[in-house]
Amino acid sequence: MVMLHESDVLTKEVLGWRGLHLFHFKGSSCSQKVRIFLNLKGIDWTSHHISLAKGEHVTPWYMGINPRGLVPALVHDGKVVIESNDILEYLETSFPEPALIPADRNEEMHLLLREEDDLHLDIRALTMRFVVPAFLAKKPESQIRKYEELGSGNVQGVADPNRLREAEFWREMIRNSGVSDKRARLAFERFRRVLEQFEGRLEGQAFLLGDQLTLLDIAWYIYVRRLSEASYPLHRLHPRLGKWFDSLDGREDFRGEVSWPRGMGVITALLHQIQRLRGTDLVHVACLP
Ligand SMILES: N[C@@H](CCC(=O)N[C@@H](CS)C(=O)NCC(=O)O)C(=O)O
Repeated sequence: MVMLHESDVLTKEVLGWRGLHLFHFKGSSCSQKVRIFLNLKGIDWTSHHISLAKGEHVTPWYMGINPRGLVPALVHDGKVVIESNDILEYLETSFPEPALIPADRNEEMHLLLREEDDLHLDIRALTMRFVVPAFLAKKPESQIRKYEELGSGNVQGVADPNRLREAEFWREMIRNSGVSDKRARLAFERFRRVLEQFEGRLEGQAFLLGDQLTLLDIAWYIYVRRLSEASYPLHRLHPRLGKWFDSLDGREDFRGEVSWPRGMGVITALLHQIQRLRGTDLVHVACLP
């Protein structure tokens, strides 16, 4: 559980905040996951919108709260928790009703969520290649340096290696002028492998962990939604998972958290058309028939 030490937090005012505060961005997949969870729990929370588009996550103030410069981050009665899955597990303990982790399956859920988190740079690579046009996807070196320079640089009292990983992701984007075919294919294959396992699970059950909706369904709904936006042929490759996705996507408490602003939908549709004409869309890059 990534609960920060007080010394990790340079923006000291948040240590005095009472109640539940979420720093999040509308279009961020990790933030969407937490907002759906809060909807299902019916928890009241205070919203602090951090615009990634305007670079509000790499200001001294916000990096003084989350030294990784990422959203989401939670402040609950002065405690700061970062990492979306840790936030969810923390909230499940603090607000146990209705249960979103089945009794006695905490450890299994923890491992499954870790597997999900390990794919985060893959979903980002597919987003930057197939959802967001190249001119919006790259970050200038001046912004990348902020990940390394701002904030305490510490997580739980120890120098944090993750922020170098963040900086390296964006520098690789500059070196390769975007996300390379090789990187995109690797990300696709990783997702395909996991989605095939879920397809098998859904043969005899309604949700990913059984017949009860759990945190795992929330987490994977978000990824599958993003993959669909990247033109991943979900229903063709995994029909049962396609039905599972459609039933969640029809719910307002899920769907209401994931819609893009209208302009972004138009831009992505245009991007897909251009990529299909050039043969650089996901289906071609992944060498699917
Ligand atoms: N493992 C982290 C990943 C958080 C993350 O990468 N958040 C993205 C939005 S989904 C972000 O803040 N990106 C800003 C950036 O990379 O500049 C989590 O689960 O919270």
